[in-house]
Amino acid sequence: MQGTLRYVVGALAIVWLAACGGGTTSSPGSGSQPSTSVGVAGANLGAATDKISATGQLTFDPSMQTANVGDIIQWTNTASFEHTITFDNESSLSDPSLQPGGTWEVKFTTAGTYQYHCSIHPNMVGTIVVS
Ligand SMILES: [Cu+2]
Repeated sequence: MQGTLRYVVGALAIVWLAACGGGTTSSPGSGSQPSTSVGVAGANLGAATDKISATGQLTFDPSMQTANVGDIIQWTNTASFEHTITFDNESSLSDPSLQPGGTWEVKFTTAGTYQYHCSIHPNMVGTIVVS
């Protein structure tokens, strides 16, 4: 009987240690920032250097934006319906659902020409030239 009790106490101790060791740590918070070799994207990267509107007239304004490496480019959906910011070749920088009034930011860390469009309205296209 004594041996069994000792075993049970020991087993409980192991379970307790495992629970504590693998405990859940609070996540760093909202604002996902997936990164690629060419830049970082997220809903709130910081103060915008360059601003582009995704408009109710189905345009990106301006459709051509020049920027410097390290600039934060911010899109704002000024329409009353959803748009997307979908990069042709950099899917991890894209926002698949930009709601009315919503913003999306990309910080490019590599010079280049980046073309994007709205996947809902394929005629909505834009270009970012980073130097
Ligand atoms: Cu759109």
